[in-house]
Amino acid sequence: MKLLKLLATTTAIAALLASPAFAQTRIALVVKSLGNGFFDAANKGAQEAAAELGDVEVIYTGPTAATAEAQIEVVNALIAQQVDAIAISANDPDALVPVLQRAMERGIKVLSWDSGVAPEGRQLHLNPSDTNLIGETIIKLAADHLPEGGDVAILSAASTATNQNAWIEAAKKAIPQKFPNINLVAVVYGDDDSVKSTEEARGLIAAYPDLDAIIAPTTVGVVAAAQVVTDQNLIGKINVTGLALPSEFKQFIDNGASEGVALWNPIDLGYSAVMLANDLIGGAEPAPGVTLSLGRMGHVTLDETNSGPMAVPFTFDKSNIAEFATYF
Ligand code: RAM
Repeated sequence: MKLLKLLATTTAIAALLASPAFAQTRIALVVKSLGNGFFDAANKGAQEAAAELGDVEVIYTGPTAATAEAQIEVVNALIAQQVDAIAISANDPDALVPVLQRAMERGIKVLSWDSGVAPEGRQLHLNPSDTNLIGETIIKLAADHLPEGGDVAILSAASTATNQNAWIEAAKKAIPQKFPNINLVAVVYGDDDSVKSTEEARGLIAAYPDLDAIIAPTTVGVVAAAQVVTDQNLIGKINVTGLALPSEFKQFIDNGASEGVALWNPIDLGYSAVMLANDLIGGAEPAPGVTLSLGRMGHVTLDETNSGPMAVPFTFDKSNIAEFATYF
């Protein structure tokens, strides 16, 4: 009887220890802001990776507003909790460097993903896709529907967001080389906030009456812009495009506010970020040319800045958005 009791207790303790709350390894997935469907999808993949690895807990966290200051507070709390790794999508490449350096000094592994931190503030960075390819893709999405050329404006996220700024730079380079009849009239910032993005979209339409397309390389901004175009009866006049989550954006392909958008799989991105964090915890030493495992997503080879891309983006239009909307 005693033996049975002891066995039962031991089994119960073992089960407790194996549950995520008692996991040996804790990886924090820090996002630009909570309440963004893109990051919720990334978290799905991150949790999937944790389950696959076993004995890993993924802590999904971030501020309510997409600012670097608020993320610094989040990172400080994670340092106090002595997590094993921090995987961050940063609201600013430089502002987070000191706090992340402090984390690394305490033995915490640090990587950025989606939106990068400057190399001195992290061990490696996972890009969703090739930066130049994304920059070119967002212009092509507009240009494909403007055979005579036309005026386009960009509605971005935070003005300091590393990823959007890199894509906008790449887009600006691609225009004279590949889309010479596309005229970029303005770049404005909606901070990945629906209200601000809506105001900025309205402002663009008021300031540029000949606008042919709004390109929003942010899943939050693109929905806001498409809603404004819909509300102002501008469907057919202004094409809204950029990077969109199919589940949130399908309605605007259906109603014609958009001809098409692009994105990579955010679930795969969150999954890959956790796999890389696990590689670092396991002792991997990132350096240019080193290849690291992304689990079911294959491998990434690091470039001279210890960065690497995950995969190529998909494009979504009337022909396929319904199917993708069921995934993310
Ligand atoms: C928003 C965020 C994120 C970006 C996507 C495309 O959700 O700004 O960082 O990758 O859009």
